[in-house]
Formats: sequence, structure tokens, C-alpha cells
Amino acid sequence: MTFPTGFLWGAATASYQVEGGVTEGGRGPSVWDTFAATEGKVLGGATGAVACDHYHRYPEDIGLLADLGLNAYRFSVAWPRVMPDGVTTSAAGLAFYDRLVDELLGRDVVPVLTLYHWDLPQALEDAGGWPSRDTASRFADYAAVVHAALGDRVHQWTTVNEPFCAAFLGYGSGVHAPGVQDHDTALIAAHHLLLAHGLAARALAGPGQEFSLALNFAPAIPDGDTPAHLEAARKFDGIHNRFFLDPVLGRGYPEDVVAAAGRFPECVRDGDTDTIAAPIDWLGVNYYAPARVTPLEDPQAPSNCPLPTLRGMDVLPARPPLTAFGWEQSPSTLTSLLEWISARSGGLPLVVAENGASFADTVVDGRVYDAARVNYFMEHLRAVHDALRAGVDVRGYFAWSLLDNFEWAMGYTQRFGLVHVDFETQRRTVKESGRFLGRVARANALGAPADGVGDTRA
Ligand code: GBH
Repeated sequence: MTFPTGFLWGAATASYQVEGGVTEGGRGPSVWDTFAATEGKVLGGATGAVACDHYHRYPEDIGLLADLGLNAYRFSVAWPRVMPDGVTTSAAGLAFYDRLVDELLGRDVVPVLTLYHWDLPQALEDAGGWPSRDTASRFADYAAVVHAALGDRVHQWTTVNEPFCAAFLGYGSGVHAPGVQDHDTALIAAHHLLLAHGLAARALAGPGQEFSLALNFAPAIPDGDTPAHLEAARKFDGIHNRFFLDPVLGRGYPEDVVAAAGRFPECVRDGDTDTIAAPIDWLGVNYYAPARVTPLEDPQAPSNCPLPTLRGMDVLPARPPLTAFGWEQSPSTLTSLLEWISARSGGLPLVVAENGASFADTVVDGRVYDAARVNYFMEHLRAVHDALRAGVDVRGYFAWSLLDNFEWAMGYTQRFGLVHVDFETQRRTVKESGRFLGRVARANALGAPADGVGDTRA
């Protein structure tokens, strides 16, 4: 099973999850510093203050990635490093990413830069955060500053990572920073995140620059085939997937969702839908798990899924096999998802920008034998290959994550890395899954199943 020439094989991280060094180089506080410092918000009271200390150890970490055989690194820039108060540019903050990019290029690793992976400068939250339209304009300024500093060497840009999470978990369910719980506000925040993406497009345009955003998808699987089941799946798909995908593809917000969306439509101004529909060079597809949905008898009954607009349906417990997080492993859903996005977008190039699994890894005699994760990657890469064979234009695959890291509200309890991190000592140990993915990357091909599990060649 070979992959197309030039396929990007990478691993992803996000600034607040790995960097630490939260007061160094003049960095200002982000909403995640504030949230994590608030009692009861993050499991075990954990914070990203040190995390993987990637701020200091990035040469070692990039060395590990390159030595495995991966050819791309998807990382995010911390807005509060570059603009500590949300407005003023910090030369020291930019200098960190300057060094990081040079280190990547020195190791022949393609930098894939995400501008926003959820660490909003606290100063901008204080000024209204994503529910305020002005934040989208501030983001465009920030995009222009980073582009001016790094655009000579970085050619792959992602504006916003998972606006779903930033909006619905940050301002709706409140399980993520800044912890606001208001569904109407969450929908408005979502619009401003998409608007920010569209406004930044202008700053990032230029010859040789590729520009994208990354959306997280949870395909809805109806737990039965009655019309009510299909309707429940349509509702879930509407708010979770189409609400973000359709405006980016120039289809506007889905009417069925908007009809149920309270005061949301008031925040959409003339011209916004065109701005959001700025042409993208590829779409980042983040995929972890599907959702199994079932209808409730009363169509107005509140859903057990804490998303805006959802009524009259339940999300069922995930079906085994599960990851340590309790997420369902369903590789075939990745194939159908890629096919669906490709068809809906008229063949847009796609990059799997995040895919991965947490398991309870342990270091034994200096090794991490994470056979379950090797199997996870093998099955999901086969699923990507199935999509390629069906004619989908997939350009790359990024494992989440390079390192075990700060898993947001779960603190350090969920390990997703290709590389194990001992958070006491900061010692890194490459896992079997990292070696496996590196071998696939070097061969640009997936071998027979027997080549995967248990193969200990470096
Ligand atoms: C990604 O988001 C993030 O980009 C990354 O930073 C993170 O570390 C990684 O996944 C692992 O968690 O029941 O409706 O509240 C994951 C997307 C979105 C998947 C929320 C689980 C629960 C949805 N996640 N979802 S809901």
C-alpha cells in the first residue's frame, strides 16, 4: 500500500500542551493559564506551566521526530508569546518560533504552522474574547505579524484549529477555557472564529503559500434505521460537522441548524459568509471517533450531548474497542469521512491533521511497547489508503501527538504521544508506535499487517 509522492508524514503538537515556559521571553498569560489556575477546572489541578518543557527542549524533540523518519511537524504558535497583551508585538516571542522553524528546516522537516490552538491572550478575553467580533480583527493582525516574520520559510499555514472546541467547549459546555457556559454565546464565538479564519486568509495569501484550517469531525452513526434515527444523526451532524464545514466551503451556515440557533443569526453581517469562504488550499481533518446517536420520543427533550441546538436525541455510550479516554476506535469511519468531505467540497485536497489514541503506556526496561497504538495507526492508515484508492486527494497524515502532553481538562492523565514523556524528569522514550510510524513514513508505504505489531527494528 504505497502513498502518493510528497505525502506529508508528521506529528502534531499545540503550544500550550507542550511548551511550558509560560512566563519566559515576555509571554503574557493566556486563557488556559487562567483556567488551569482555577480550582476544579483541570484534573489533578494540573497546568501547562512546564508541560513538556518543549520551549527549551525543542531541538531534542525535533531531533526525535526527524530521526524516526517523519518529514513534517505540525505545531502551533502561542499568540500570547507573540502578542503578550494581545496587541503589541514581542520580538522575543517571535524569536522563539524563528529558532524553531530554523531547527526544523535544518533537519529537512516541513513546518506546518497553526496560528490558533486555543491559547487566546487573556487580555483579549478580558476585552470580550471570541464572543466579541473585534477578536477576529485582532487575529488578522496577529496572522500578519507571524506571516511577516516567518513567511519566508513557512509555506503551510493553518489559521484556526478546531473552532468547534474553542467555541462550544470554551463558551458552551465550559469544560475548556475560558469556561463560559452559554449556548447562544458559543454559537456567536464560533462565527467569530470562522470570521477570524477568513480575515487571516488575506494576511496569509501570497505565492507559494498554502493556507488551511483544521476542523474536528465526529461523524454521526444512527443507532437504527428509522426516520427518527436518521433525523437524530442529521441534527448531530449539523451542529458538529456541517456548521463548520459548510461556511468554509462557501455553502453558508446550514439552514436546519440556523433555524434552531436562537439569537445567533444576528451576529452574521453582510459579507461575512464571503469572507469565511476564502479559498483554502487544503482542509485539515482531525478525526478521533464517531458518535452513535438515537432519537428521544419527545423531539423537544434536551439532549444528553451538551451542544447548542441539540434536542430530542441522545448520544449513546461508545462501543468497544475503546481507547483509554473511552473513545470508540472506528477506522472505517475515517474512510467514509474523507470520502464525504471530498464529495461535498468538489475534491478539495485533504490532510489528516490529527488522528491518534491515548493508552496507559508504561516504560519497561527503557521501552514502551504500545501495541494497541501501533494497531490503531495501522488500521487508520489503511483507512486513509482506502480513501486514496477511492479517489480522495489526501496529501498528508499527522499523528496526534509527537509527545505525551497536557491534555487540557484531563491534565497529564491521557498519553497520546509517539514519544513517552516522564513529567518528573522530562525524559523522553520513543514508543514502538513512533518507530512504526517512522518506518511507514520512510517507506511511504504500509506493509503487510505482520510488519506492524512486534516489529522492533529501529
Ligand atoms: C483534539 O481535539 C485537540 O486538537 C488536541 O489538542 C487534543 O489534545 C486531542 O484532540 C486529544 O483530545 O462530547 O461533544 O463534548 C479533540 C476533539 C472534541 C474530541 C471534543 C472529543 C468530545 C465532544 N475532541 N470531543 S462532546
